[in-house]
Amino acid sequence: MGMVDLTSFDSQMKKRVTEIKSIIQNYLPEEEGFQKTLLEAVNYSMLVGGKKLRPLLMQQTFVMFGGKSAVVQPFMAAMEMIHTHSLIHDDLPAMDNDEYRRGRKTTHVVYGEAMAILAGDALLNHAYETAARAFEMEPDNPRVGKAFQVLASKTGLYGMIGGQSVDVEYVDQPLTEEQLYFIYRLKTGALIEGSMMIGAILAGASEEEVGKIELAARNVGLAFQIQDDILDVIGEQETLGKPVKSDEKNKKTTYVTVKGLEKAQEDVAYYSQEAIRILDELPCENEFLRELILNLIHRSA
Ligand code: GRG
Repeated sequence: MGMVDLTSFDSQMKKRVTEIKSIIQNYLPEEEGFQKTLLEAVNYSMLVGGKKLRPLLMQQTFVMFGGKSAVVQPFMAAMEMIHTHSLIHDDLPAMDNDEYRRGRKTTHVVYGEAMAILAGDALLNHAYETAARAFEMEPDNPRVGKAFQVLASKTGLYGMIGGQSVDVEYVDQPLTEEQLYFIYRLKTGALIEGSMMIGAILAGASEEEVGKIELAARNVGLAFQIQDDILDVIGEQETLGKPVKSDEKNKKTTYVTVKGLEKAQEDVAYYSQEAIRILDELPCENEFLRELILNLIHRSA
């Protein structure tokens, strides 16, 4: 395993993200009819900006296990819709009350609070309508139902939304390490776990392999959230496309406030390498996926 060739990684990354955006576009609504404003708000939040990390992780895990068909595509779009729903709602005045996201005004700033609530709800629902298209594509494929179940459960009460509820409830209180890990594993980790698991499941990975992917993804999720905390302290709004010091504004306990900046930086590298170690135990490999995970350690956006 040689050194990461950044030039080729960056160009591959660009190409893949462009391809993912066009896949997602296929499942977005036309802006017409009496609910045109809602449809515009949905497309506004989905189309511009965003790293498309979750669909990329899903696609690359699918490829890693030898997946070739288009059945993964509606799931990729659905996952990005669920993620975007969470961002729209997280930015609302009742939650983080942020004005910028992905380099633009947040959905509620542009369309008003009521419309932003509806756009978030609509995207969550549209995600399941979109993923359900995979049943029509491959009606006899039992993996589609399993993937659908993972999509729903990693989003729900015991997934992202469950994690966010603890985050919201404890916002003004000091958190124990256990509570902090719980929140990070669910609010951020669950969708990353779901993305990689769905890729593996649809490609025909065994239950044991899917379990390993879940564990690898859990480490990616922890590293990703800790880096998010770090960037909130030392990042730049122009690069991030969202305000910095949002955690300080909201008096949030984060990995950085608990462990300090230096330890947080060390731990991003540790969890990312742990993810790679677990992936390397599997009988198949995907060099681009390894590079992607390692590159997240130094991400600035
Ligand atoms: C409000 C239902 C509801 C859930 C909210 C995940 C979440 C729970 C809120 C989003 C805000 C947040 C800080 C989430 C943690 C995960 C995270 C770091 C999201 C940002 O993901 P990126 O960096 O965003 O992949 P882009 O814009 O690149 O897609």
